[in-house]
Amino acid sequence: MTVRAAVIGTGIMGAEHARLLERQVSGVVVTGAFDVDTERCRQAVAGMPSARVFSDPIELIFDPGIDAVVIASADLTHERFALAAIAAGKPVLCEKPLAPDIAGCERILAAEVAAGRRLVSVGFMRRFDPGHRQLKQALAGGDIGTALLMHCVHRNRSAPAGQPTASLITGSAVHEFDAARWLLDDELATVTVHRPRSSRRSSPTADPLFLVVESSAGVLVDIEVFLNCGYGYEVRCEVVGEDGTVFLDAPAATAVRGAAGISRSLAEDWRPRFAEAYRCELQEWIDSVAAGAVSCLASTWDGYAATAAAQAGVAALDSGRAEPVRLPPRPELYGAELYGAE
Ligand code: ISE
Repeated sequence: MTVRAAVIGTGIMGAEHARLLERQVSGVVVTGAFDVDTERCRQAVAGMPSARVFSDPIELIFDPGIDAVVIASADLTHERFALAAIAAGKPVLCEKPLAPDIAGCERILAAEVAAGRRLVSVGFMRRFDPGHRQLKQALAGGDIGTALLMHCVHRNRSAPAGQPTASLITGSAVHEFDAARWLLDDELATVTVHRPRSSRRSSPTADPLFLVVESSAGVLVDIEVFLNCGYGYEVRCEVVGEDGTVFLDAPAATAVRGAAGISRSLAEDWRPRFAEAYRCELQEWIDSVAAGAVSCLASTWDGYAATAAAQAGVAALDSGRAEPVRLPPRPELYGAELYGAE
């Protein structure tokens, strides 16, 4: 079966998903796209002969010529489109966050539970990054014993001026929240946020931030998130265990020796850094759609848990204290694949 996929929202990530689906993922053809900016949508699917540009995203979701939908539109619209996809009985891959607020995540969770089928996958692509997968294997295989600490660094070269400080948590650190849950096989219990001195490049945004997250089992996860580090895109992670540590090494395959030094190049942003992760994630998703199976991507529950941690982080930014991550009991529908792909 060739899956007929559509993309809602053809900004930076949506256009990238359409390109990957059409050119690098097998078993799929892009048959539809929508964006509030019709011209941008046309450009994103130019050269994709089967792609129809829709003027109404809900019509796209219910169109019989579309089997599965990627949601890459503005965060606030995710809920509406995810709920429509559940109502249409179609698998959907929703970019992070599942919804920016807990209430939205709750409605999606409730709709999926009522439908009795897992249709929603969430685009936490690090789960498909080869380096992160090796970390996961090392931890699951017992190579470093019981995890005690996790150190994370998440730096963007630059971000548009005037970003709300909370976006460092909701838009960036949310990846570490998901990675920590997935790698440690544990829920997050509390989040504390420290504001160090801010970079001159970031004003008025408070940037960087330093987060300390405690997992339910007592693992401490520290996260430096820095939106305007000025030099390149970088994600680092080290897990310290009782018997050793495991460290995500530089992804560049080559090092240059010259001018009395050794250098490796860094990506400008997350797309080249996680190119293979995005490709593998989409391939896995399409294969699951073709097989009529539940995908091993992050689930609605995972999306909910990440937003709950982000919400605790935003509260901690204001209060200066450790804030609890509030999670309801996990519905049975999400029982079997607790923390998704291994
Ligand atoms: C961006 O929205 C992403 O999702 C990237 O993966 C992340 O690294 C970046 O900080 C976010 O702004």
